[in-house]
Amino acid sequence: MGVALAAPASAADGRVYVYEHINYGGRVCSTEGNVSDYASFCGHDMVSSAWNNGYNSGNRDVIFYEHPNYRGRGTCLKNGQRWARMLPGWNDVVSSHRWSICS
Ligand SMILES: [Ca+2]
Repeated sequence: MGVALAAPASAADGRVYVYEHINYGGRVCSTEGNVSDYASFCGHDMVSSAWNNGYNSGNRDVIFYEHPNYRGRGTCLKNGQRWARMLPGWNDVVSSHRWSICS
């Protein structure tokens, strides 16, 4: 965790970043891995913006889920993309994520 950059921009670093507030504000958490339960990561139901800065190979996309253990609804943030605000219905909802390839 730390202070979020206002405008994330850098070379891919293999990580996904999630932010407490829209526009990449507030607390930020990042990881290279899957997170089955945000209670041990950034806390449940806090994500308001996100950035997939993963490498463009293999499981390059990130699917966010509304419940732990990749359950409930899912939404896909593709490689290299960022959401200054989560899609409608997804603010303060995410409780797990995993890397995948979205069709
Ligand atoms: Ca939030």
